[in-house]
Amino acid sequence: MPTRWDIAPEPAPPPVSGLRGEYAAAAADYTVPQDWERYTPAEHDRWRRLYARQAEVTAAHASAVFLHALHGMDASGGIPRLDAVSEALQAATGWRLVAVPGLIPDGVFFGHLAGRRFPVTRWLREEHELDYIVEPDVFHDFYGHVPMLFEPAFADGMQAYGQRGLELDEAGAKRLARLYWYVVEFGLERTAEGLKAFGSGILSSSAETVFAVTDPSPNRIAFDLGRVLRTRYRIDDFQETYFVLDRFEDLLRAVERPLGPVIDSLAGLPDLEPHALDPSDRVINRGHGPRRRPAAHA
Ligand code: HBI
Ligand code: FE
Repeated sequence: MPTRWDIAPEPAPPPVSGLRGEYAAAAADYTVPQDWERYTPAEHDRWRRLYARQAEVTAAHASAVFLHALHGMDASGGIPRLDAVSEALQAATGWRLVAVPGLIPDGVFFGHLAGRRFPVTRWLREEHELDYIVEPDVFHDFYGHVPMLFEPAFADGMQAYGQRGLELDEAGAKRLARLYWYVVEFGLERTAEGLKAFGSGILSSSAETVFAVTDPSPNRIAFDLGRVLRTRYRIDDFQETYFVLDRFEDLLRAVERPLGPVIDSLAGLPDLEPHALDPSDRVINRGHGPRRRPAAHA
């Protein structure tokens, strides 16, 4: 079915004004060369410090599959070469990494995921942004997202997510973005060792890694597709609700078929606020209430 996403975007213009990153040099699909040689010694050093701090908190709180893949890549020594990691990733799950200037339009992003290409922002955050950054940078995109792409069921779910996005109109895509937010960025997994984090927005933030898994203030609710598609999210603070998957296949199951019927079934239902509980929720932890701290998406 043709959609508006089939129209190739013009190269060059940034998708949203005010983003950093060199969009003028981007191809029509918003990819750029990584230009790995351009990273400075100071940037590699900043990466090593970010990585070391994050490795410590994720060791305690991240999903086993995330940690296994992270250790397999050994990107602790500096900003990695995306081409080299792509070779290993392609062998594992058929995905590749492509460099982009930063956030790209939804349709282009969906197209890359549907083609098993994960867009990784090229630039690294500045020294004063180690704890807080609004836009995704190479540390968030790489450390947060790439390990999970080695997990076959999750990798298939990400491709299917992109395919579903390409089929939806703008209103549908806005709902679908909530699934990405609450599962891909902020998802938790229920394991025999307790709750573990696999969401990239959690795992690339040292403070939110501890908060998401251990703090009593947020709600933790069993994953349900329709519930997530109704739930607004906040981009400027820790999440007030986290959704918990029993297994990574749950993401794939959620997006393996076109979402039109699910979205239609939500037509009469109101959106839910980020902190709200619904009578139908399978609540794992009822949050004690708001604890507001600046937290980074990245
Ligand atoms: N672009 N580079 C980049 N990274 C993202 O995570 C991203 C994006 N564009 C759109 C987008 N995410 C989301 O809005 C979608 O998943 C819906
Ligand atoms: Fe992200």
